[in-house]
Amino acid sequence: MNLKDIKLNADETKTTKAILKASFDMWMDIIEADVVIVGSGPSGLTCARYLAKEGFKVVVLERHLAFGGGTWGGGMGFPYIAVEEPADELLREIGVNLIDMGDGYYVADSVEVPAKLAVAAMNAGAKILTGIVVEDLILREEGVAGVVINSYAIERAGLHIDPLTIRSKVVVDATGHEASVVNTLVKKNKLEADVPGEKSMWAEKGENALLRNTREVYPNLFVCGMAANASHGGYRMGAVFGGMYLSGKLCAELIIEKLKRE
Ligand code: 48F
Repeated sequence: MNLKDIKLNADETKTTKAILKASFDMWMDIIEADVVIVGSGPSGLTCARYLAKEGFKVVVLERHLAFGGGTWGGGMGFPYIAVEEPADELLREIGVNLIDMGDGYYVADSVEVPAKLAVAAMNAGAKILTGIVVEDLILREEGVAGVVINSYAIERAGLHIDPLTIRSKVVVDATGHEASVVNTLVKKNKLEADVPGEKSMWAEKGENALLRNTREVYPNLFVCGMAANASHGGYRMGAVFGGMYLSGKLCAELIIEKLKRE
């Protein structure tokens, strides 16, 4: 077929109706989820993939228009990220090309990695929504019961427009260095907890602490990735990402165990 002979059937009203109807159906479906993951960085996307693979209804909320968090720019703008054994296996599973740098170290393209992490999470069944900011949590007697959300554009414009909500059995703070969900919970509810923030760089200690710090920090609220270290005063590690992927996977395993128990 000659592409120049094709007649495209575009119409403004059809476009508008199609988008509105699909959005409405999608929102009606996700306003009650099993797990809401706040933040679409490497830990959040990995956590989403493993949870969705088990059949849980998973929604990832990202305030920026692009998923991927702090991965895109590699190290100081050089477009590779490092990953150390045994975490390289988690990238191999989703078809990321790794360059062997010897001594148990690999690098991967810093654009390829977030793209493949997001595709893998979506293919497993997770829904990723961008441009949505989590500004608060829903609380009940039993603990956290969902998130309070708004359009990031509305927040950025400083408009006084009330938020909406998504109910969920579990919420994951995967917001990176800010640990913004944990901080909001502690500050708003005047909890006695200390959220020390991250320490300076010490890659080995930071990476290993990440796994110990990946846990349920308040009933139904889990932390993974850099948010886990920021919540517990762990060291930062720079552009080595093995701990992020393993923390996301561990977080998914802890949640699966909890949800299957209940
Ligand atoms: O920072 P980020 O990539 O988190 P991560 O998975 O990975 C950390 C590494 O990228 C890197 C590192 C490796 O050595 O230290 O920094 O722990 O992704 C966090 C995402 O959460 C979003 C934010 O825009 C980013 O994309 N985010 C933060 N707060 C909110 C949020 C919020 N309140 N609502 C929605 N998204």
